[in-house]
Amino acid sequence: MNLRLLSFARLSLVVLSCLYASLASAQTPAPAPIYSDALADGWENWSWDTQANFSAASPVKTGAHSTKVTYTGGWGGLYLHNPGVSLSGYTHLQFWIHGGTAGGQTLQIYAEDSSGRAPTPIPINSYVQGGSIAANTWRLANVPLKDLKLGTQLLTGLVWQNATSGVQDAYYLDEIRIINDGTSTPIPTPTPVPQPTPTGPPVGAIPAAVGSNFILGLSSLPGDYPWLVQSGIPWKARYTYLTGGANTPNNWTYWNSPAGQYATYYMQDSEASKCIPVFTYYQILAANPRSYDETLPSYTEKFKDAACMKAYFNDFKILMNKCRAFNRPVIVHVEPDTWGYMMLTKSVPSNYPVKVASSGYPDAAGYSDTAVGFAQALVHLRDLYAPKVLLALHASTWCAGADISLNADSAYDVRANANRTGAWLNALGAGWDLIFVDVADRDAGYKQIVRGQNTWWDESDVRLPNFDQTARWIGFLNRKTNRRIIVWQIPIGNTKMRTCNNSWDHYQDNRVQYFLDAAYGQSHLSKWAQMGVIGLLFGRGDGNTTTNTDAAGDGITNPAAINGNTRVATVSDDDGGYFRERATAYFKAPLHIPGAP
Ligand SMILES: [Ca+2]
Ligand SMILES: [Ca+2]
Repeated sequence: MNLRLLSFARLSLVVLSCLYASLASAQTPAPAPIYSDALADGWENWSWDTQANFSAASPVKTGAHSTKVTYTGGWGGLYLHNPGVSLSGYTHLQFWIHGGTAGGQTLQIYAEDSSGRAPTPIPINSYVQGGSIAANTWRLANVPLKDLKLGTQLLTGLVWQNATSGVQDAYYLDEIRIINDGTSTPIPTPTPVPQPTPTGPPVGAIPAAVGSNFILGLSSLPGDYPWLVQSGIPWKARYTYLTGGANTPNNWTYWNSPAGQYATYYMQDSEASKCIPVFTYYQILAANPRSYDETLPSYTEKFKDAACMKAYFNDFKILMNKCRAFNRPVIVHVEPDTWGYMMLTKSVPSNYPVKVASSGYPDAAGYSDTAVGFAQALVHLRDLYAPKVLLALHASTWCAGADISLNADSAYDVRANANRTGAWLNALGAGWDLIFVDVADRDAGYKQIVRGQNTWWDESDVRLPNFDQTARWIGFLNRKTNRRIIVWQIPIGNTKMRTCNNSWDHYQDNRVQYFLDAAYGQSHLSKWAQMGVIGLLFGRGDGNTTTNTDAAGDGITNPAAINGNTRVATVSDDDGGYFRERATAYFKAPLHIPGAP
């Protein structure tokens, strides 16, 4: 099940850009490519209401391809996203634009940066040679970075937007790059900011249901339950998604009969194994209209759809009633990444429109038609029907500027980013018990082999991105929100067992070993606990990445060693049994949560 359609961007361009900035600050840096015949490393297509063909064969300005842009709706945008590019030494965004057979398109352009500021769209024509987009002609455009309000923050996005409410004829872009024009004043190299680590004890109440010991848990679908039992490990929590879309026939409530029974079965199995059941309630992305369209306007459209939201609240009430019947603590982790999309859209949640009272759902009456009203209506449903449920928000690492999980700029202000994210979540109001954070949706080996992306974290915490950076971000988030944090959906691959050889179902990662390897003892767990983390939930975010069961159905596998992964597996687990081994060891001496009784 492809639960996280959004993939995070690559970072090699960030590294390159930093190199240019540090080696050549006094000389003109080489142009930084964004698109030449394909998107450059680090750049991803996050467009909305837009068809972008990055392999158009004609017309082309350079090489073999150009990008054909066709808006499918008014105010659509060609949105190219990056986790963060340093602009030090550069002066202009430059590109070639061709108006197709029509020409005369009305466009505006804007840039996003790592400050999290609201961007200002500007008409494009004054930057295009000749003053307009011409038919059957390539014209050069030079946009001063300062006009895009770009400074020493990292560039995270560029949008070529349809500046009309209707559709327009297709146009073409080629040779998009960041340049130094040799005469203008370039963006200076930023003064490094101090990179403090949160000090003092973590803050925020530890729910009584959590107890005193740091949680180690895992993704555990019903079909994986026999593995969980057979492992003999006293797992403290297990999670599954409730998804399918509140107003669709695929909705989780129909997965078993009667409606919602899936959750009841899950809670009963969890109780039998003394695990806290954790539901990742993920019902907006798959909802109609625009099911699985993971773009900002798609989320907005659903939240503004009264029928969709009425179905949503009714669905949430079904879950709450099942939890009440269970009558024991349950964690409901609400809408991973959805809050992040809201934050990218509106800088305060009271400005994000949601049909809440206007949905017509009786229990939502009186709550404002905003993201705040949405959050508070969910709290109200919990309070009304299932007060033992612990409700968790989700904090995305990429919604307040640079993506913390990929940031490679040592000058980037991690604390300010965490404070922006925390302030936004705080503005949703009270009643939320926990915050979930995720670090990656797929093994780094998968991203590397399948997608050509570098998402590895430096296990030695020397180079960026690394574990320490995300831990510090979480620590500031904990202090800002006064809520404890659970890190969720942590990839399961390792670089220890020969089983993980970067093949299908057996990709490498280094998160399990960072947290649990015997070489580190509990030093890393203790550090993260000091940052406010009370638990780690491991699990793959998509099929074909590594998991702890024999999901591949290939039994025990010990292919030739790669990258020093010399250990030989004796179990059929697709990670070679390393997670099972390390979890077994952890529970022999669990970590005490700082501040717990
Ligand atoms: Ca080209
Ligand atoms: Ca296997």
